[in-house]
Amino acid sequence: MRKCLELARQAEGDTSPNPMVGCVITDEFDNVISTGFHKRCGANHAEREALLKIKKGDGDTLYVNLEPCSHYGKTPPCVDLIIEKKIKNVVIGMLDPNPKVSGIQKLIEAGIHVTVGVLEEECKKLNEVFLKNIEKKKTFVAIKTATTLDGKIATSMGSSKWITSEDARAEVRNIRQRYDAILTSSSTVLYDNPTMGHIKKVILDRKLKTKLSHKIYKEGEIYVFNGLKDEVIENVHYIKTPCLDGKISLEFVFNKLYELGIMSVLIESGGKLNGRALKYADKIYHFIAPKIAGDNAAKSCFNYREISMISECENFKIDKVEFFSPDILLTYYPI
Ligand code: AOF
Ligand code: ZN
Repeated sequence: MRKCLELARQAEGDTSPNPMVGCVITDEFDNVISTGFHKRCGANHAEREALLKIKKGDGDTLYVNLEPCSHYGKTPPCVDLIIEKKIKNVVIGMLDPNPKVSGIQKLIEAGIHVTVGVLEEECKKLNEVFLKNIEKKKTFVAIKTATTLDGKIATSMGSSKWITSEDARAEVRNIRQRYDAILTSSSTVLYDNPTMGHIKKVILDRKLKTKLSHKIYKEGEIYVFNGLKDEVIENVHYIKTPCLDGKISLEFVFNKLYELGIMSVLIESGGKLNGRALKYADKIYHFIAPKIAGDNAAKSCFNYREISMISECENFKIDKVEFFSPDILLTYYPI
């Protein structure tokens, strides 16, 4: 199953809106005789990739991180091919929450021995975006931030280049590729003029203060949520958005992104938008550099309210701590 997860991850960023799936087939002596993974949406499912490489009767056990499908989608049902190739055992990481898919029943009826729930937590984490999409019918929202040890993202003068090291910033580029789009605010575009290297970029710009000359507009599809107009000019989609208290409605934005087929989004912006987006966030990537700003008026990474009691804090579960020396990356989830 670990090998399945490793194989599946090779297509990280390429399978949306489909899941990442890897498959390993062993013979009766536990030797691996074939492997496969789902390379991109519309391509063969992982099981089919692996099964097409073996002869009928050669495979004993098939391992796969997601329940094999039983439906005619872009490809025929994998369970039919598993049965046809005379596989005897199927080991499944997690059941498929997709209501169209219930392959295990058919496998059991065909007399195949089925095991479910192997490394289930890891399997669910790998396909956290797919799970949110299928179960909640919503876009997966992640926030990336980079701060000093005292949680600051810029000095009071707005200086922020660079808090983290080149290694940490290289990892940010890897993280971006896992998401369907990057989302930022007009303030970030105006202050930092980033390119946000990605094929789909979303800007929240209520009064249309950003200009086509800003670097972010140079390439890719740009979605500008704004309070003024609905219009498409070449690669720029202006989307008129309702505003609440003088701010773009995030509820509207995330619903619209899902409608547009953007299944996951990475927010890279300042403390105000991060703060407002926190209640929608499914995951946070927080880089921390071993520096202290100590600036009284410096900007914080989540900056949206005043509270009086520690009991009012939002709580999170830290999932991972990684070194991108000299910095660290904390990955955490809301509880
Ligand atoms: C995949 N790759 O390796 C497996 C999937 O309509 P389709 O053919 O694109 O089918 C997509 C569904 O098939 C997907 O939502 C998931 O429930 C199931 N399994 N999908 O893209 C795979 N095994
Ligand atoms: Zn399938």
